[in-house]
Amino acid sequence: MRLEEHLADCDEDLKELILRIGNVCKTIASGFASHQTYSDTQNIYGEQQMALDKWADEVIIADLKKSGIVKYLASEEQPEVLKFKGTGSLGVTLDPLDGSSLIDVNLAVGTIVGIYRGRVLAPGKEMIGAMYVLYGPLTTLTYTVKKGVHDFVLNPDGEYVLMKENIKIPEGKIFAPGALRKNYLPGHLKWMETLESQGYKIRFSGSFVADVHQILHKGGVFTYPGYVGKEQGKLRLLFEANPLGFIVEQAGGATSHGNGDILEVRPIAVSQRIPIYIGGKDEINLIEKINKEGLRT
Ligand code: AFP
Repeated sequence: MRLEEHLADCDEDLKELILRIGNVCKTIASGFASHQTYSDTQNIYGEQQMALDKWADEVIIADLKKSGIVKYLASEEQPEVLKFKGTGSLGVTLDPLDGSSLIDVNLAVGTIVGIYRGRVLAPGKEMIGAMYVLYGPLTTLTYTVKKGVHDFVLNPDGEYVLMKENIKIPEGKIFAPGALRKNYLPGHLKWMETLESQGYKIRFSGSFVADVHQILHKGGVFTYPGYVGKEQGKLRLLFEANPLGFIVEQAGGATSHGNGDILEVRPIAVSQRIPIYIGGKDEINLIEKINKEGLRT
């Protein structure tokens, strides 16, 4: 089944948005070989931008701006929320190329999108959909519009065809732990040691979207925690944690900042970072239990 057929029962503008982003991402997938250099600019987080970061951001924004279906667009590569003229009502959050520092070593990276009916400075639970395109050995597109989580693969004819429908996160013993062990906070370290004692194996690539995609299919948990000196961690609430947290929750998993569901958090700024645990319910319940009860657990 092709993506457009799978979206048949979707609101027309939501369907068009997912198809448009899927289409633009075909252009991005073909652009890696020619946009690998670092640019001479930094984003608002002080991170040097890859030429591809900026190019990917520009091509997606240009397409959504002329679509007539988007009102607000917040991008990780833009300092503030863009507001488009016209009658569109969708709000979009965009990480145009998560993991871009890995392109020059040929690891999987991706485009992450959150979709709202209106304002994007809203809790993740108000999303009406979310998707990501993962550029790896295959180019795959994963989406949800709150009717299950579904995977598509880009075939040689340039069509996204259904690969797996109604994905449910299985149990699995892999974990993707970000940040440095020497800086871990006590509760997080206790949680890590518990998982290690249960035989969890590390699978951390440096690409959030690729690591979470693996966990969505094999089970386990990804974390980029708050740590000494950066208690809010590294990942962005709007652009990374919310959209993938939404997808994982729709697939029967869970997400937490260590003391509650990330999707309940009311954002105060587009640049807001948040500690993140995302994966199976058991792993998420454990970190919240440890933090709630202290280290007596
Ligand atoms: P880049 O987009 O700059 O490569 O950063 C990727 C990322 O935001 C996320 O995808 C990874 O999980 C995380 O950073 C890796 O961070 P560390 O390099 O500190 O491990």
